[in-house]
Amino acid sequence: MNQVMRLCRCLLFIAALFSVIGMQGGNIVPQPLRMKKGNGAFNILITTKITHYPSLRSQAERLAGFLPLEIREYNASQKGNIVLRENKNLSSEAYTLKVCAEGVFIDGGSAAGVHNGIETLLQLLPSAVYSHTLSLPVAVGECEIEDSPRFSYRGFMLDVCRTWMEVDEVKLFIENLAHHKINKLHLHLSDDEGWRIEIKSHPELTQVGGFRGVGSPVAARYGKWQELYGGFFTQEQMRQIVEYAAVRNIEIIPEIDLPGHSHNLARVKPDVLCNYTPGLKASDGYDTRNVMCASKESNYALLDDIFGEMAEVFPSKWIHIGGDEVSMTQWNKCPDCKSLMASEGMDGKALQAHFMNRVAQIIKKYGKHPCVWNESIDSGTLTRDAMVYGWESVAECRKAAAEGYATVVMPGAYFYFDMRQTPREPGHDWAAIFDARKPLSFDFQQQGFTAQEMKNVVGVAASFFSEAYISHRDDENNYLHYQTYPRICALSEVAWRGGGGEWQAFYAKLVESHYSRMIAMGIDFRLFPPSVSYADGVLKAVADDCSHIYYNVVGKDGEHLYHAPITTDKPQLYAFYTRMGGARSPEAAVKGRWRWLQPKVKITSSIGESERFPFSNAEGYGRIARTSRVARSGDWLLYTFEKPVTCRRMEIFTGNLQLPRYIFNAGYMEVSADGTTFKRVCDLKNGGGVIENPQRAIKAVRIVCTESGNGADFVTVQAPKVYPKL
Ligand code: TNX
Repeated sequence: MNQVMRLCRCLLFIAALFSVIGMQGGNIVPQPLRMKKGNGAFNILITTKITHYPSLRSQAERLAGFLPLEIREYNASQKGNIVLRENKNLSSEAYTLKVCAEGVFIDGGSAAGVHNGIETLLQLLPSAVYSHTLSLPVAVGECEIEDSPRFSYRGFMLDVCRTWMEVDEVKLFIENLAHHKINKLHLHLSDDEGWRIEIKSHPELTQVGGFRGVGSPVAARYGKWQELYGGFFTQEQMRQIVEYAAVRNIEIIPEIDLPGHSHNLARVKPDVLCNYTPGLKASDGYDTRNVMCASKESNYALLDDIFGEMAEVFPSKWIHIGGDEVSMTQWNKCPDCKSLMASEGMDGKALQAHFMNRVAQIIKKYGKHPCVWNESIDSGTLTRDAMVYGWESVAECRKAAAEGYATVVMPGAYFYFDMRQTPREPGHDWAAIFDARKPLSFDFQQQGFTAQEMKNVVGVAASFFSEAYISHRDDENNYLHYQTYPRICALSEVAWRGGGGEWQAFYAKLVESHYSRMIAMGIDFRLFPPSVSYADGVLKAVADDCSHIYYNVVGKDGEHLYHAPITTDKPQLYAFYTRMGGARSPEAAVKGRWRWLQPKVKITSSIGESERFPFSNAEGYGRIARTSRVARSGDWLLYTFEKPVTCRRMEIFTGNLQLPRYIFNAGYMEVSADGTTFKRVCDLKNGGGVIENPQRAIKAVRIVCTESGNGADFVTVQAPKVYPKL
């Protein structure tokens, strides 16, 4: 079928569905509680006014940013307006929205409720409203909506440490969260790789610790190896972000991740570490420790300075103080922590709670309450007024709720949007590999939450940890957007309604309405891949979302627009993907396209191998291996194949499978056809190199390191990835 016919079919499909939606109501994400549609409409003209209660000035101004109308204070006698009012009979975030011949009436329990009503109104308008290009007059269909959220915490966590994000990028992200009625942005402002908030009494935290890599005491990690990489928010900039978010009903909750995840802090202020001399041979002299000492009074004094300032910058009553992934090794080696544990009868977990409780005391002094990651409650001694973020599993969320903690539910397997969406897409996979279906399917009852536990569940949140973002910064589409949308649309349903409902109904809303809204919002979201079939020598690709289908062919440059089924006896050469605005799907193809070889290989190195993770792991293509120390300039890894390998592409990488970490930071790759003479083929990028279309069979590949150290005390060795000729 040609493109024009496809488009017609698509439009017919949408038109057919529209009559149905007309009755069902609006394709709004998240779905309102109750919605009735009428037959008439209200016409928004250029002369229509936005009128508002005096307390709702900023909501009126925000709406006028989308609908360029004059703003007036409310006057009951004026007809034909968009009216924003507060109604104290409604709960704070609830609203009603009425569109009738007389006007558009949004009544909210507070400014927050009015904001929610405005967001729904925007979704009743053509999607051009989001790109600020809507032309007036425009008709809004008659309707009555009553709506309120199931949860008061509808959150998102953004990690600006691993990948640094500028103010404007954060603001755009906030704007789009607001369009999905998300109301908390948890900003992860410190981690092993960076300190992102200015602290005036300790300027070095950002002046030094805001940057890593060349010239910094903090080693490069995850990318940008040859530069000084990073940035930070001044307090002034952060106040602006807080203000910008507040207008959009988003509360910023800042996090300083303690006492672990403090490598960066420790490189800037080595005094925060435990009092012992570590063995640094394997790391080539680099101190990799990342846990604050729990027994140094000076550490609590430092945190008092830090949180005292932060309490002034962030109006939220919450401050997140971290508490995840604290390695006990360092405290167990520290004479002071050991004697503190002995004298108080504490184990490591109890010492962690002791540390968190002391920090909680500090922030309470400044009128704030602590938020923590779920590990912090393990010892049973953490202060009960902490809010617990359950990230490791559903069981951890339930445990926190059962123990009486206010709990934010965000298990990684459903809500970590840094996870990859299918096995061949980028991202982490430690929690699960999932697309938007997974968060949408989250069901509290099915997950076993009891009524008692539900009383303590304050809401749902998703995370985007940004280790992988930095190495995707130069990609054509926006990795942050691609990982988070449409998964955030699914989050918004669960957070707003308490459950996502049926997939098909949600997906229809995306395809019929919300994809075009997101394009207008400037989101480069992920489309679902087209389906590909091959029969009787004919290869077909079908997209069910009106996107354009493209394909590429192994051995040929460039991309091609797919017009019609392809007659071929080599379907494995073709991979298909779709685009719509800046949105893009992953590739889909017949199975043979993804086949890879596992030729017998021997891995040797100028560095010894780890006992626990020997090179044979990688030789077996099952697991990864490690060296016994970090690489120095001149070190090499050699991959010798039993028989010379004929292939179309070979990749040799150091580092974790998902991330460039524990790598050869810099170096080059050499190839040999006979195992004795080597030819240099490329420089290493992100710890590895790729050989495309080798002319001769490959007997051996050697990678040579030209830069000592990588900020850790080993190099991860992966199996070679060998793609056959097709
Ligand atoms: C676990 S979530 C972490 C982060 C990582 C993330 C990657 C949490 C409290 N700790 O440090 O970035 O996994 O998905």
